[in-house]
Amino acid sequence: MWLSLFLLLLPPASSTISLRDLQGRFATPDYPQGYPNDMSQTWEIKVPSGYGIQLSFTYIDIEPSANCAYDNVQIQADEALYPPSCGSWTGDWKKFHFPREYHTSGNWMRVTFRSDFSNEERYTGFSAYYTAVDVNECEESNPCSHFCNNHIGGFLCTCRPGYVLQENQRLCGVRCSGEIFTRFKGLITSPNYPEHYAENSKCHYTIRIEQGFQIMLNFTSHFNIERDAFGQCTADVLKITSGQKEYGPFCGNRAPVIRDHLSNVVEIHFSTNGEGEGTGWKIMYSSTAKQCPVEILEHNVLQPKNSDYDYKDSVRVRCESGYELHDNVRNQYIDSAMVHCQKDGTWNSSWYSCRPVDCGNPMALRNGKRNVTSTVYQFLNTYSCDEPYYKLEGNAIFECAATADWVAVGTSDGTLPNCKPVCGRTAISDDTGRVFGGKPARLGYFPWQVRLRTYDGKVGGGALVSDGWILTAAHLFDGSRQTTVHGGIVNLQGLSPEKALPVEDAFLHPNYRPQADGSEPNFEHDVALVKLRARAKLGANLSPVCLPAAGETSPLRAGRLGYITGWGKTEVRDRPIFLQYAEVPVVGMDKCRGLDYRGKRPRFTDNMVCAGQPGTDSCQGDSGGPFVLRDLRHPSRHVVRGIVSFGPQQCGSYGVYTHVGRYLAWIVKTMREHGSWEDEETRA
Ligand code: 4AZ
Repeated sequence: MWLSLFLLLLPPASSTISLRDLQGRFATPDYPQGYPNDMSQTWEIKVPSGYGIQLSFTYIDIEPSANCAYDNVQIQADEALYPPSCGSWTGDWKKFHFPREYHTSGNWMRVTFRSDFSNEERYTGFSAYYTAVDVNECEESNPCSHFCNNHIGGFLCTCRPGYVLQENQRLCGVRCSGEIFTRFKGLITSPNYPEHYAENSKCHYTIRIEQGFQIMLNFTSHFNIERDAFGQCTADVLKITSGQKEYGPFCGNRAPVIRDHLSNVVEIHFSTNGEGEGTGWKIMYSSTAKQCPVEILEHNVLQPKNSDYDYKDSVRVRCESGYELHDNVRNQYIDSAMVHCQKDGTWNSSWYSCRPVDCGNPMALRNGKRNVTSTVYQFLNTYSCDEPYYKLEGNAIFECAATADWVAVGTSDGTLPNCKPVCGRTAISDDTGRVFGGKPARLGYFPWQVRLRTYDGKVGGGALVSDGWILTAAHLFDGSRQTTVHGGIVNLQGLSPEKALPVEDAFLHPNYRPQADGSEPNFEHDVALVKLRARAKLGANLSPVCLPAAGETSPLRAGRLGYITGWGKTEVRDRPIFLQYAEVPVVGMDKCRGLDYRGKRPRFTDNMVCAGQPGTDSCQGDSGGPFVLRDLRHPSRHVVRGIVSFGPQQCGSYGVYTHVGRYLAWIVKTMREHGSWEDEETRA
């Protein structure tokens, strides 16, 4: 008893039998004797794929019970688990609720028999046989897109003419891959164009032409590729790639336009879905040689000059005028170079460049400045003078020309401008006084005033009339021709020879004869020019007075006022320290003639001017100094119209002045003839 209880607790003994043959029989254990209690037996049938299984029971006798809960046989196949069955076959299968035959389309079936621990009667179980049966896949679920051919154990898809079976062995597409176009122009269409293209196709076309050429694609207007339900290109798709460029996906009814020049290799991919719903596309392709740019270097000149250059073209490169061809590798200038259009559409010219010619630093301008941002071709240099003491004369703006010379803009003229001294500038306001009866001048009032001291001790004045010349009286040189000149000062204290303006020479008027007849004084032609050894640097304290205009030779109009200046004798001192100045009128010559010359009878001529007024006069020590009048045409300018020449011993009324206007020709001629300085380059 304890043993049977123990058995109750144990699971039924179970085993599995594998059946692999194309057919076979099997039955419950001990069949046709009664089957044992408390057991479980499974038969697993497996036939080759492509076959189904037909199972037939030839006999069944299993203890009946509600829902066959006690003993039963149960079948599992095609992923279905049939309800357990039991009962006995009485000879008429129709009366038996349990099907006699089972069919599977799969190639696998499992039959399980179970018995519980007791049988009230003896039951013999079942016997069954199975056979592998062919499955007609073509009927069950047509897996082929065109034709399905069933055979025992499988099926075979075949295609309509013009189609080939795809790799999956089921779908039919067209053979449209692997085609390579190598001609320079051609035609590519979708399969069957302009009829409907094939479904289930993956077409891949390649255009591959020689390197150095580029491909252009032209779609013809008949273009029709199926869109998906959303209008997107996912149903049938045309895509084009070339190098890094991608075009598409294209679909719909409008032919795409590709304006780009593509590389020498173009890939065309066309894939269709299962429907083949469009009439396709047609591409006419053409090609051109890859073109090199028409400009190789900036500022180049090419020979031959073409409107375009193709792969393999050669051209001679020079530089346009103003530029020079530089070989950057050898670091040298060359006249020209031969370069070639390469297959990638570039010139092999990377180591050349056209460099602008360099005019170098423009010449320095005395008393002026250069202003230049670059010294290479077409850059400008603008000269300016040190204003307001110098004024530019000539061309101010120069351009670096192709010849590597600086030339005046718009010309080929390389003549430098001049910074000409500005004459007649004075800082004096209406602050008047007298020399003899004058008052001290300030620096800048008479910046042309210089002081002369001849080597034999005569002192006098002079006037700067350019930056290198001093106008003075000839009689100062009656003794020594050598003189010391100081300029740019009003105060004589602390004058040293080092501060003097070095003198080169003195030029006396050729007709000046101090003692014409040997007895009477003669100041006729009392005019001289002193040439400085170097041009003086002009500024606020030192700048020239203007010379009269040509033709101003008439006697000066009486009553006109002018300034006289000098360090000559005043009412209170023989040698004043400060430059004195006074304003005096021009008077008629009779005023000078009528003075007391202590028995001497000096000559009076039209080459002299008489000026002064009682109480205001020049005096001993003022000789050579200027008598300046305002320029009526340029009122800010002062013009030297007289040179202090002579007068009676007793100063204080009128004095005689050399009429500068009557010596202009000699002055200009002398200054011109002797007007060059060693350190100066001669200019055209
Ligand atoms: C002189 O001997 C001199 N009053 C200069 C000017 C005058 C007289 C003499 C005019 O240098």
